[in-house]
Amino acid sequence: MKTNYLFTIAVLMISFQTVVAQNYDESKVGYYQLPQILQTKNGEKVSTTEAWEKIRRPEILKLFEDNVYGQVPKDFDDIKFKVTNQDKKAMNGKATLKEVAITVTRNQKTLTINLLMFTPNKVKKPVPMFLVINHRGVKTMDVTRMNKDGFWPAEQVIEAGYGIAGFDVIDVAPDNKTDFIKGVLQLYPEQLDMDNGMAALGAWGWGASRVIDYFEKDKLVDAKKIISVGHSRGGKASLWFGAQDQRVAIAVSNESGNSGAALSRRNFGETVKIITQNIPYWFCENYKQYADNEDKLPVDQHMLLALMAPRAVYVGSAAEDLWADPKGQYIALFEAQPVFELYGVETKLPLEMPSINKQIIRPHMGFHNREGKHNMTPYDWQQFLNFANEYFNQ
Ligand code: GTR
Repeated sequence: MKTNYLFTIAVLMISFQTVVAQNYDESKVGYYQLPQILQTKNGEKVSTTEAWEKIRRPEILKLFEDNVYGQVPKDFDDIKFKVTNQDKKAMNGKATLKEVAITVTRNQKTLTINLLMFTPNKVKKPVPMFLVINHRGVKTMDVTRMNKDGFWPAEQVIEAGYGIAGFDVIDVAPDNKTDFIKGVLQLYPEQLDMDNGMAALGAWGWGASRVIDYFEKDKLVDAKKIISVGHSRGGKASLWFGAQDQRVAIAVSNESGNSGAALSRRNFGETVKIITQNIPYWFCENYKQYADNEDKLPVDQHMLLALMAPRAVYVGSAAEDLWADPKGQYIALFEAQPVFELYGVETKLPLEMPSINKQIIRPHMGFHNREGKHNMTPYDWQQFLNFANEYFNQ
């Protein structure tokens, strides 16, 4: 009887904690103030693209590096590309398949990323390329096309005249607490001792940069039109990758939520506390100090989206994916606009988040909030294609 009673108390306490830990009630979001995007640390106003590029952009990049995602080291000794498989008549002749081993060496240690890519045969010039930072495994990217997965709908993308590529994040940093160090971090072991050292999300972006190094050498690919794509944790990585590597033309974040496209200060859905407790190895050590302390963060996620300017950024949401806070993602996009405006890009997003299934395409910015749950689907891909068509004038 006594044990039962204690058990009930324990259950009540746990559920109470869950209730107070996260909020899904718009009326309880509360007041928050975002850091000024166009004001330097010294308090000077940024009103030219020059001041943005020379002062404020590097400042913001460094703040994200030091406080959220950690560094992305750029040095290595050698990189080699080896096409391990090629089929010019894949997808019943519609596409060319290539599998490429990308091997990077630093201090006598090596790492290999296994890239998969299809390019459309009907297009007779280098094609724009979707590159997926894929945390759902190679099973979603079947090269035989016997298994088709809506997460990586290669046929749909090829039909639209684009290339599609991807790599499994496991090659670069396995997605778990203990094994994430058994990838590229073995090439940069010193990062593990730093409070702003590289963690899993940064490592995945590092891998994506090595893929672009390869694309720059492949005549089938237009390396000036790389579209980085990630879903959820992959979406967070996609945005940080796009911020780091200015060769990315469009960064797509699908339902990346907290520490991705959603504002951290908006208390709705997942929080910095929950994410740093559950999945600390995605971020640098320093990020933990902002758990329940978001107001002290020197950045918020609208600034991450702004780092794409004057390139393009696309944010996909799902109406039932409240954990990822669709509205917080839209507000972040909205608040990123001043930087695009500096470049004369007239984004002019409406103040209100567009209604469900109503895509909004503006110059250099796009958004949708589809019906349904947390996932990346052919519907989402159609929205990415619509946006890329418009942006590249395909
Ligand atoms: C969850 C995490 C989210 C999101 C998601 C996913 O565990 O809380 O931030 O990234 O995983 O990647 O599917």
